[in-house]
Amino acid sequence: MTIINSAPTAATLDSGRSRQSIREQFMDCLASDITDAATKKESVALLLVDIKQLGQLNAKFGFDFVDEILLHAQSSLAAGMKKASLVDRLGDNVFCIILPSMKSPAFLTLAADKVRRILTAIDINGDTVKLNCHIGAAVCQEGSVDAEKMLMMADFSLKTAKEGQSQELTLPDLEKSKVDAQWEMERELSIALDSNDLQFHYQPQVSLADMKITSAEALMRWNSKELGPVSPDHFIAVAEKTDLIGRISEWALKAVAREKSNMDREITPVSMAINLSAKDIYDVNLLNWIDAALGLWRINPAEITLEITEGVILENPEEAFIKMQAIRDKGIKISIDDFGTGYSSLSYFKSIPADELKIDKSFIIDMHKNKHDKAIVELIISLAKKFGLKVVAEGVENRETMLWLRSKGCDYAQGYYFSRPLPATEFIQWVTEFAPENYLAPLDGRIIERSA
Ligand code: G
Ligand code: G
Ligand code: MN
Repeated sequence: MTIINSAPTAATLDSGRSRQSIREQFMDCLASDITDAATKKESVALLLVDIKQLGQLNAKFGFDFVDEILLHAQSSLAAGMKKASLVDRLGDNVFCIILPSMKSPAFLTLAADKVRRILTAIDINGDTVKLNCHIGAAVCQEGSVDAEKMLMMADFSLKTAKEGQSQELTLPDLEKSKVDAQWEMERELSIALDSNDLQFHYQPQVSLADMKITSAEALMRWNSKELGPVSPDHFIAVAEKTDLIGRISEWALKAVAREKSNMDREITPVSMAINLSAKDIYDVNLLNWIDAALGLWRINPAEITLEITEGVILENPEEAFIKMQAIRDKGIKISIDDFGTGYSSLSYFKSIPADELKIDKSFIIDMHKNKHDKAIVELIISLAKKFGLKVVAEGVENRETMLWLRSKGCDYAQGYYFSRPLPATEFIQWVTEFAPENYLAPLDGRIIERSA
């Protein structure tokens, strides 16, 4: 492909890197610009540029051409934003631009206008493509905030821009922005942890060969008095930014062990799958937390599975593998969660110390109407078999999908077709009343959705 414009003045990092390393290099650059600016008593600005309607563009031009458009957009931005220390692509459709030494915040509006102007005339081999964008921004005055907070602020500003109609930049107010709402969440979460306000819901996993309930995934729930129900996607991410995640994970292991020991007295014991967060696997205390929780409630390690996402392993496979093996040496199983979404390579896969692959729900949910998803699922099942791993499909929402998975030899199914995640008492009742024939009746051509 041809790169238009002259050589970029700002650094554009080389392509082909993982998301993780892009983010790391970006954060390093931002942090060092903040330090430099603080000594020079200057400001650093960060712009996040989100390209609008990328989906429509993809549908109209195809992915490859849109990719080319975005590459051209990036080099045009790099060439046009001469004062930038970094112009890079942070996500599929988000560019980040760091302006390292701003004399006055007034320049920020000018910079945003310039970005918009550049994007309205992307020249691709003589054709002009016009891109529209939303822009979010944050300013750090003489080191007033760190890189992490600055990114949060710019992200918040971008969200505000996307919600509103106007093109005006909204800069989060340092005093009372939603950035502080994150800090408030952290505080609330810490209080919730101390006062046992976090709970678990349990979602059954059914063994497809014999239609028995063999296990359940424990999913954390937080109904905050101040903030209302908060999704774990959200509060785990906040906790991961701080030391709080360690306390949450330690508590989670104990809480599930305690509830399991109670349940075991009422139903045939089921295995419990517990999610570990990204940071846990690299925490030196993890093995101690596990020992303490299982020891305290006298839990058989063979009835515990720990779920780790592929992405987590990729951060440092060597260290992750050692930890995973140490966990398995205790008799606990390891499941690779969200499998299929993490760019794992087959070379590391051959020696992965795991017992189970959990196919990401994004492949399962629409499987009954998407032959490509079906092909991927079939491939993962056969891959798992060849490596002696069990397979769980999550996001099973209808009978057709369940029967298909069963016919392909998928070991376990989890999803709304069987049940949503339920509080412990309802889960016990559901297990007690479970009648496999209700779920197995042959298809009469209809797809039966159970998502009540
Ligand atoms: O339950 P859903 O229930 O919306 O869960 C959303 C996300 O939160 C999932 O990716 C799930 O893995 C994660 N999650 C749920 N419970 C826990 C938990 O106890 N610990 C961690 N680290 N993640 C959890
Ligand atoms: O990332 P992880 O696999 O831990 O996330 C489990 C998530 O999947 C939880 O948010 C849970 O509520 C959700 N989930 C479980 N079953 C289904 C399902 O059948 N359909 C959909 N859409 N989500 C599901
Ligand atoms: Mn999970």
